[in-house]
Amino acid sequence: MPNPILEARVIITCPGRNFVTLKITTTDGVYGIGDATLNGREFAVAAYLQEHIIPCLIGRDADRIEDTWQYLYRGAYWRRGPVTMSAIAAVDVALWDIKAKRANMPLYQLLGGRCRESVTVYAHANGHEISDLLESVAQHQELGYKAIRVQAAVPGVADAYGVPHGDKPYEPADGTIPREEVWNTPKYLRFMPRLMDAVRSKFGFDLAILHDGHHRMTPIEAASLAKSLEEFQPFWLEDLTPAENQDAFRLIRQHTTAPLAIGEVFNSIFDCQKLISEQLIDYIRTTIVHAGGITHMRRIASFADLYGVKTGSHGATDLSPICMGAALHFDLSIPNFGIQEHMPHTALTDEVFPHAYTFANGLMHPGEAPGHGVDIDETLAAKHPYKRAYLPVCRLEDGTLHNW
Ligand code: EZ4
Ligand code: CO
Repeated sequence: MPNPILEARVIITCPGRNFVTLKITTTDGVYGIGDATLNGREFAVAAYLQEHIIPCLIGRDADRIEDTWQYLYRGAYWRRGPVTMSAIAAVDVALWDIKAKRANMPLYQLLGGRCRESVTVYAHANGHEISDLLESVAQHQELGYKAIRVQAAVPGVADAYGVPHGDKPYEPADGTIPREEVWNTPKYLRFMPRLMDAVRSKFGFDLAILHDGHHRMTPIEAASLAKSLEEFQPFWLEDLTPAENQDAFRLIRQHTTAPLAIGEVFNSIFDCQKLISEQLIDYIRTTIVHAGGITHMRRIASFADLYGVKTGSHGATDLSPICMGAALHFDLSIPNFGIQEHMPHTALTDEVFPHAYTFANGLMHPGEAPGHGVDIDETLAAKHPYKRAYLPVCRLEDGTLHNW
């Protein structure tokens, strides 16, 4: 029995930060939701859905998830890119939600059932000095986290990535135009071994320690950083250099055995094809919302598994709780899961997006609710309208525009 799509709508809300949600309802009254948030470019995805995708969805059989994915990807003629792939992801996740609700199963069961008991997540610790970073690590350890990402301000550098500005969260999306930050890589490279040494000296080697370079190094600088941190046994070093040129990672790999992770800005399997098949990375960090949904993420994970590459999905607060819920079902169901990033959303965001997933002792579980287990309170969402906001941009001290 086909299950035609009756209606699809885009909902934009800002309970502290902007989220774009697609809600699809079928003729039998079941609905599913998907995250369509692309931080700082929200209306591009909303318009893509509204003007170009939704008219084609009405009347389509909601059960044909793979066919719909192919229809939206191949059928557009224009392929890939964050806007297209986020829009497709929103449809894909909403359809998986509907299918699992109709099957009366949590989504991970439809995806083949669980491959593990629960999902190991890592937290973010940061500090203006090494001493308050160490305190932050201790606090996260007390909350139960077994894996912690460490970032700190670099002495003599105006703005390091991952460190809060005043009482704002470190991961700003504010200002009606992007705020500008100033960066110095050599100072950072000299500082990082000191930071890692302090963390290992205090917490020993059992705690998994991660670090994010946020695309700021050249390949040879990245190689030098990884080499200097190797003795501290990082769980992974993330986004050391941008990867528009995937070959750049070969150079880093030649110099270090430190595990490498990348992928939060990727949107297609082709962005990581060489990184994976040539075993230039250890963790692929593509996100459900930005890399074509559950359907495409499963393809990337299966491909990665052939080469011993594990997943480590992006899970920052600029991805909505819907993305987090979907990611946890995905994480539980694939054989080559590595780790999942976790930044708790604010209480207000959790209220707008009530969810079945839970956190305890450094582990998360997607819950047993039918579907992906995340909903949206539309009345509350409507009380928090969109506010234009951008991620910062980054410049070197001489004014050269750099990667944020
Ligand atoms: O900077 O999601 O690993 N996590 C990250 C994030 C990203 C933001 C970009 O909007 O790098 O904090
Ligand atoms: Co990152």
